[in-house]
Amino acid sequence: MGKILITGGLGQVGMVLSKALKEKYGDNNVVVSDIHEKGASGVFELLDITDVERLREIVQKHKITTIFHLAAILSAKGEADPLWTWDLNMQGLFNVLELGKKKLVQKIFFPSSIAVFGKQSKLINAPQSSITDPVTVYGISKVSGEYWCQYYHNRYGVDVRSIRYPGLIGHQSLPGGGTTDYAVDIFHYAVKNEDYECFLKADSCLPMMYMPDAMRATIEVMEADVEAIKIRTSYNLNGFSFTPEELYQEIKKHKPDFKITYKPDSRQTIADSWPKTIDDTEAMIHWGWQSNFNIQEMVMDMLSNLKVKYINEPIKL
Ligand code: NAD
Ligand code: AKB
Repeated sequence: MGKILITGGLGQVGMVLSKALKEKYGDNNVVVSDIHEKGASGVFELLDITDVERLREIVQKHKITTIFHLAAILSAKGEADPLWTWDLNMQGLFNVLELGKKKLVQKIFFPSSIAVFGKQSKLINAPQSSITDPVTVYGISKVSGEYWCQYYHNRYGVDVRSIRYPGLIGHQSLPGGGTTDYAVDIFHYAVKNEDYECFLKADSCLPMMYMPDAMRATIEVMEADVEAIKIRTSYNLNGFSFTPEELYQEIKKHKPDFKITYKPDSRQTIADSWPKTIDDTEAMIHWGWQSNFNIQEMVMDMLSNLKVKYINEPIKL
């Protein structure tokens, strides 16, 4: 993959992806960037992704060949300021795609989301090609972004690849303003022996994925032969689906005294518009995708990792 730049690299995904990429390609071949520097380590550059000159300067300085473009505002946070979210999510993507068009970088990764689907989509086993009528500005930016990626590929030959992540669950960092955040937050409360108030209804089923699977998918789609990538919008990706109550019951097997209450807020409307399950047949056939983790394995791994983490360095929620 040559020399890699990650935008938005200090977020929930970036913290894990940068480690995985450094392990695979070497510390000096991965440049992490973000709009702030809290938690930065290794080769790091401050970058506001809307600043096209600064982006180009970093790409030229480090002779970047591949960009993992993660910087974005997520679904719940995006609703607080829709126009700002649209500007940031779209301008950031255009700045990166233009570098591909000018052949200043060779490969681009764009993470899309289950947020592209909406109430008129098929919400059970949402197929690769479905009506996409997102209810959030985040979802609108992702579905538009997917079509722009396809456009830059078809018109300018830009090798941009994308997957629609489900809600991602990881122990490495806290999530940044999404609708699926409860599925990470709940573990922190359980490990601290505190009760958890869930912002979604008990029976609100959503597609999720454990971070190691998501990172493997990201690297696999980027490493796949160019002929294998037949979809240039974004690939559906399936891990496992569960409701908050099902997740709670699974955690309770390990933490019998753990208690949950439900107080749905505006994020419930977003969750109701998203698929409950995902069909990722095309990713399996085209580039051999197969998820490894199920909910039981994910819960055990999350709890054991967080237990160690809280002993070593307590996290403030
Ligand atoms: P996050 O909110 O944790 O991280 C986003 C990062 O972008 C943050 O570190 C933030 O500081 C940075 N950022 C914000 N504004 C910026 C700007 N102007 N310039 C540069 N950086 C800026 O999000 P995440 O969960 O790490 O998501 C990463 C990507 O994956 C996003 O594109 C998101 O849409 C996508 N995604 C995530 C999930 C998930 O469950 N986490 C699911 C689907 C898709
Ligand atoms: C969010 O909830 O906004 C993200 C996503 C599924 O895109 N986790």
